[in-house]
Amino acid sequence: MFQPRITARPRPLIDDQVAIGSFRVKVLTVLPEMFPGPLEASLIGKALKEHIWSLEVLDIRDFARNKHRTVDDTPAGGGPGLVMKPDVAAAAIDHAQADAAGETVLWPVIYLSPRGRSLTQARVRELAAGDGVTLLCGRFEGVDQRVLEGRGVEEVSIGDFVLTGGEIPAMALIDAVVRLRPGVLGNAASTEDESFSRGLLEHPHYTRPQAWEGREIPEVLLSGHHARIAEWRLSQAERLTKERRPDLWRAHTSGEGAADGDRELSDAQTSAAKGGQTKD
Ligand code: 4HQ
Repeated sequence: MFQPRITARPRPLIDDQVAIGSFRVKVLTVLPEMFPGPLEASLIGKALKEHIWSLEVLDIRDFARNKHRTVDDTPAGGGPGLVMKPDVAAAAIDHAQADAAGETVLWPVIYLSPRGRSLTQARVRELAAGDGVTLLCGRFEGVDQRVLEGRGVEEVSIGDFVLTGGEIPAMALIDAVVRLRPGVLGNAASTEDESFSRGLLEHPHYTRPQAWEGREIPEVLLSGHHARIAEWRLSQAERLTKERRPDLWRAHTSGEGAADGDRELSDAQTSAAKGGQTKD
């Protein structure tokens, strides 16, 4: 039977630079100088200083076995570029996944790759509900397939375009996850009401001045009539989604009416990715 541990002395809130309850991010990269980079700025940077999350950047080159610190080799079967060696990548992953006691910890290892499943807000929420994540950033042509299989690595894409490396995608994922951790955003309601929580794109926003370059703020927004404002925003969100993202719109409408009022964008994406019906 599980018993809560009772200690004679209160344990320190900060242990080895990692606050208790802190979300732990480990990044494996050959370009450690890219971190924290933009993650030091704004609310995510403030949360880093406040130990709401921690960042451990590991230089993959430190896990190379020869004096030249070689991490890559020519692709089997020929072709351009270089492939990250499986032994080096595995050593880096194994180091990251072992905690101070040498026990393997169970948080996900993600390889950022255009070949992966699209990152969704649903996956972001799942990751934010966990204790941490290890992110493998590739350069070159990619990583030897055997290490992805052998270490149970999840491949995730941030979009259908090709970057020079996985570092910027890793930063995007970190930003998306960390902002959902308690204490990061000032206003707690701001994540509940945001666009993707209903599987719709966001309605347009306005602020003063009331008239700018001959363009007015829509009258309803100045009416003070909250029900009419909510109705207008919903209709705008629906119009934009129909126009710009027919895939999301189909998923949104196909699930509506069921006991499913608060579908997420991610559900829509999942349905779209599975080739959800093409009927409008
Ligand atoms: N790359 N979503 C190629 C990406 C990418 C993406 C990362 C470039 C992996 C080997 N990653 N390296 N798009 O374009 O995640």
